[in-house]
Amino acid sequence: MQYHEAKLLASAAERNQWPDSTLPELIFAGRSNAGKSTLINGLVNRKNLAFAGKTPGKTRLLNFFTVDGRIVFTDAPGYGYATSDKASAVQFSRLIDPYFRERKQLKGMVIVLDARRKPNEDDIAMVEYARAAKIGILAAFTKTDKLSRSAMIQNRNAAADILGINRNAFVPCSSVSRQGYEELWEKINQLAQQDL
Ligand SMILES: Nc1nc2c(ncn2[C@@H]2O[C@H](COP(=O)(O)OP(=O)(O)OP(=O)(O)O)[C@@H](O)[C@H]2O)c(=O)[nH]1
Ligand SMILES: [Mg+2]
Repeated sequence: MQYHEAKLLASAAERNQWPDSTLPELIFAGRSNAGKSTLINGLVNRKNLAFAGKTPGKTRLLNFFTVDGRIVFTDAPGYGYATSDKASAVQFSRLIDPYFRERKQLKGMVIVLDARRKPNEDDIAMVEYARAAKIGILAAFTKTDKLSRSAMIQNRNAAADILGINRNAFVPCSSVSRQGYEELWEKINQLAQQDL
């Protein structure tokens, strides 16, 4: 297991709270409870860097973490916890719109998808944000310990079709077995090194 130095750089509700950094940045986005925070913790081998397993939908901020002094991970609030809740949808887009439009060092998005669930409208909208920003897209397909390999592959292929993402951009991941973390790191590093 590789050692990574990671620390919280900033929590931002507004643009003026974004950290002043020139490091390449990747945003982790996904539905509430998909496993974003757990994945970030797993990638950096920390139990509680990102706030995992709290009441879903409670984190309303962009949380910026520096990793090894060379890359920034941004943990986005989970979306779609209460799809009927218009106010939180508006709040979410107010937070995320300017970030995708203006964050110059943003190199890619890791969309975190629960391997047991079909991507929904919110996931499609998230992929559209990344496309509009012309950044790379990776899909972390989480909780693979909870389904068989054949079911995982079937769900991955369906999810790839729904989202219009190449199957090769999907990385099956599990916080239980640490499946996928090394592969995801390789792909993250490739994205981070890419010139925009
Ligand atoms: N079995 C299993 N459980 C997981 C895995 N990843 C996450 N979980 C569990 O799923 C729940 C949600 O994980 P979080 O990391 O908090 O999800 P999140 O996407 O950050 O959620 P929000 O911050 O609310 O949007 C927690 O109870 C985790 O322990 C996994 O790979 N396998
Ligand atoms: Mg979280």
